[in-house]
Amino acid sequence: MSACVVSPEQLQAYLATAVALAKEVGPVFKDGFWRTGQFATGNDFAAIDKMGNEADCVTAVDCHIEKVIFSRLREIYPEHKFVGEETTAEIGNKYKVTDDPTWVVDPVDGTNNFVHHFPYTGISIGLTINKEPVVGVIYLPVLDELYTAAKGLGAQLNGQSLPIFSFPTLTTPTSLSQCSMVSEHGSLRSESCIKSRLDTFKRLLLERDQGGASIRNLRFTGSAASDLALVAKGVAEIYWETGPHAWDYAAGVIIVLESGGAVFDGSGWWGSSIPDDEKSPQPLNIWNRKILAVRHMPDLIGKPGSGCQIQKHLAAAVLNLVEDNPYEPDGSH
Ligand code: LIP
Repeated sequence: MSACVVSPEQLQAYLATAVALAKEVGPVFKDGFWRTGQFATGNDFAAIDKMGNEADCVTAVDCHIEKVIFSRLREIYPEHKFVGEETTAEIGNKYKVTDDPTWVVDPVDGTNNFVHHFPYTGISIGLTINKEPVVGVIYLPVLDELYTAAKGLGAQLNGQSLPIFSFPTLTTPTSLSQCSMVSEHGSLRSESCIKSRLDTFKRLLLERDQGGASIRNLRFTGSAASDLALVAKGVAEIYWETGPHAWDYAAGVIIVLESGGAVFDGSGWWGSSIPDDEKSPQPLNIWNRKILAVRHMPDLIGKPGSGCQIQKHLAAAVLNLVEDNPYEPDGSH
């Protein structure tokens, strides 16, 4: 099938639809946020474990919001495809990833936060064309933050261009020790998985003369969409995670890119046999569940193009320290 072509006007229209939908479901989200409880069993606001894993849960609000968003989108764009966290959970990983316009939606990203009333949780609506994100909306209703972007049309937070800071307030770090990083420990709790995460975080934090990066700080918001929003905003330099799904970050990826940030494949090189001279950050495939994002870096004075070089340099520095983990890609290809 030939690749789909889309005009800026069409992208703008898709973005307007996604914004309207996020705003429509915002009040239900907010209401649910205050009423949902870990122990609110037997009613619509209970948290239900997914596959017996208490670290991964779903609520009736997740399912309701996804149904509303998809039914509206199906009315407007009957020919489009749809991938949503809860719908996909029902059918397993049995969908085909195509070049067609595909709405990739997480109705509640950061469900654990939602259940524990921690405000980094929101609605993530992405649209992919030719398998890549072209429109993204992240709405964090409790924080009242609406992040929006469309390919070639820039990124905004509540209408203000991203990143919200610029030079000299937003400067360009040259090493990880000047960077604030967001990551996640994820919901898998096996011995091997936890060991690999902790070893990775240890190397990132450890002093430089002991082989670490002495990264300035490491934060976990509990939501990939929120992490990417922080990178686009310019308040976190780097986000790295393996294991999240396309619906967690499809929207965030285009928001980061349109804010001047860069995204890469997050497969780590620690312990790998790749020779040093072949180590170069690779392009992100959003269906592969391994992501690294670096915020916009202003060029150093008198050095055009240096901002992009530094993004790659920081990305390589992270990939050198993080471990790869096997994850089944999203969908079939
Ligand atoms: C969450 C992701 C996060 C990941 C969590 C979980 P959910 O999404 O945003 O990055 O570490 O395990 O997958 O399930 O709350 O929508």
